[in-house]
Formats: sequence, structure tokens, C-alpha cells
Amino acid sequence: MTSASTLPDPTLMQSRRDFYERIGHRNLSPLWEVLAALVPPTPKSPAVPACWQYESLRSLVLEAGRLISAEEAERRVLILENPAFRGQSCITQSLYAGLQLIMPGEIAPAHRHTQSALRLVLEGEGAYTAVDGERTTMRRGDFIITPSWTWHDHGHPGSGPVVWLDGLDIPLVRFLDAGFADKGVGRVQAKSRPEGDALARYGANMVPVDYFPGPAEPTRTFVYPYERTRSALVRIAHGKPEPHEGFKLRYVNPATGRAPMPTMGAFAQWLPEGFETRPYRCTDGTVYVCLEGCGEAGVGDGDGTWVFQENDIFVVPSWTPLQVRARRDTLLFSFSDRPIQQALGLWRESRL
Ligand code: GTQ
Repeated sequence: MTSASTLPDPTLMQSRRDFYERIGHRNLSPLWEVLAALVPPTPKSPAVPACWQYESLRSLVLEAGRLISAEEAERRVLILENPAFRGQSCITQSLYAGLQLIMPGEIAPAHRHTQSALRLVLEGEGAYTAVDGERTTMRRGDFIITPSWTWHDHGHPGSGPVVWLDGLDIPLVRFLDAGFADKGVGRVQAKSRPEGDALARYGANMVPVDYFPGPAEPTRTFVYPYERTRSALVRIAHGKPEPHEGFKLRYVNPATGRAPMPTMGAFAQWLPEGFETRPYRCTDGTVYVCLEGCGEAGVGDGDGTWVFQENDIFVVPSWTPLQVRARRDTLLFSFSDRPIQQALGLWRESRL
């Protein structure tokens, strides 16, 4: 018996094409032509690995500061676009990243949106982010979050430019068609709590007695000061590093142990000088930032190696192997959509 799949019959092929054409007019299409691509045996991300050297971005970010004010821009940000997704404002399929600049005296006015945001302060000091009525002063390396639908504005009473990396779940929320946004009535939120209140109330291994957060509720601790992150990593960096990740911790909601926000997870890892990780891959496409030290990142199956130093940013797509070598003691921050994948039972890793 001959089967159509092993013996292409020109008449049959033509009949199929005619059929596809006819059903196409009814907005129908044949699954069997696309099935293998729809359910691939392993993830094949259309995203590509990419690296941005801060040194070469910095002057462009500052140039943007001379071309438009934070107020006019609302948020003065240069978006880091994955080279495979130009024009789509994504660094991975689900995540957005950008470099935001605020100059002394400027204000990025209050707004809120259903997209969740995280910030990693890269340069400068003295600017603040206000989240739901509480300001927090930004210092280099601080990890700050603005969960979904929280009011936030940024300001800078200090001196010198302040630059931070923004990470948002914009592409995910767009995919879900669940985006809402509001502008505040005033440019700046009224201060309803003194600085440090949320960290003391929710981030000191204690919470208010009647506080029982729901499963998807983001943390009320919206700043993770760098000095705490760094000192935790330095203190656990003894003995043999874990072969695939060195000394790595994840940021949590201290009240629940879950990710700080339901859609984005963040991590910090310490790689001692000379240490080289074994190749590792996972299904969450991940954005890395070097906060201290320098090294080399090998991404893909021998596709390329980047030399990275402080404030450089690189993206590793889903299921793409990553191997890092630290030339000096190195601290890497990273973020991804891992909490979504884990909540849905989709997340996988492979230690090569
Ligand atoms: O700081 O609120 O990079 O709303 C993109 C959208 C930053 C922000 C971004 C935003 C913000």
C-alpha cells in the first residue's frame, strides 16, 4: 500500500492546494501543515541572544536627556529591543526592558498600569521612586518594584544623572489584552508614609498581625537594598560553588516566600573569581545585568561569547544554554517570567 506522505502525487498535491485555498476564504487552515511547528519537541525561541555594553549606551541615554524632558516623555527610556523583535518593544517574547534616565530637578509624573515593573539602579544616586505614597531613595544596585496597579512617580532632588534598568511584563500583558492605565491627578503623589515604612512593616522578618496576603498578591516590600543583597551573597560564598550557578539566591516576597510579583522573578548570584559555570538552560528567557566584576558569557551551542563588565546587560532566550566565566569576583542580577511558568506548571531546566 502506498501512502500519500511517502509518494507525492502531483494531482493530489494540487487538490490539496486548491482545498487550502477554498477553506482559506472561510478563515480555516489545515493543522497538519503546521502541527510540528506548533508543538515543537523542545522550545525554539524566535528571540536571539544579545548583549548591550553600558559604556556604549551611556552617552546615548544622556543624549536623550538633552532632547526630551522626563515630563514631556512621561518616561524617558531607551528600550532594549531583542534584535529579532525590532519595533515590538520586547527583549524576550514576554518581557520588556529599557534604560530610564532622570536628571536633577525632573519629575516623571504619577501613573499606574496593570503591567508590573521592576527597576535595577545602575548609575547615580538621590533620585526616588514613589510607590503608593511612599518614596524610596535609589542607590546603585537597589532592586525596586512597582507591582501591577500601584501608583508610581519618579523624581530627582539630588545631583547628576540617575539611570536604571526597567523590566516590565508589557509584552505578556499585551498578549493577554489585559492592559489598563491611569494618569494621576497630580504630577507627584502625596506622601502618605515616611521612607522605610514598608520595609520595616513587611521586610524585617515580621508582618502586621492581621496581614495574610493572597497567593497572587505582590510583596508590599518594594525595595531590596543592594547592601543587603550583596552582603547575603558574600556571606554564603564559601565552600564549593554550585556548578551551574555559583552562589545564587532569588528575591522573594518576605511574607510568602513567593516571587516579589506574580509575573516576574529576580535573582542575584555571586561567581568567585576564576569560577566557570557548567552550561545551563531553562525555559524562562532571562535578562542578566553585571553589577560587579566582569567575565565572559557563552550563549547558545558555541554561537558566541560576550565579554561583559559592570552595568552590561545580556539576554539569554528560552532553552538556550548559558555558561559564564568570572574574570573577577562577579555579581550578576537577572530577571525573567519564571513565576508565570512555574504557576502554570510549564517551567523546566536542564543542567548540562
Ligand atoms: O517607570 O512607569 O520603562 O510605565 C515603561 C513603562 C517605565 C515606568 C518603562 C513605564 C515605566
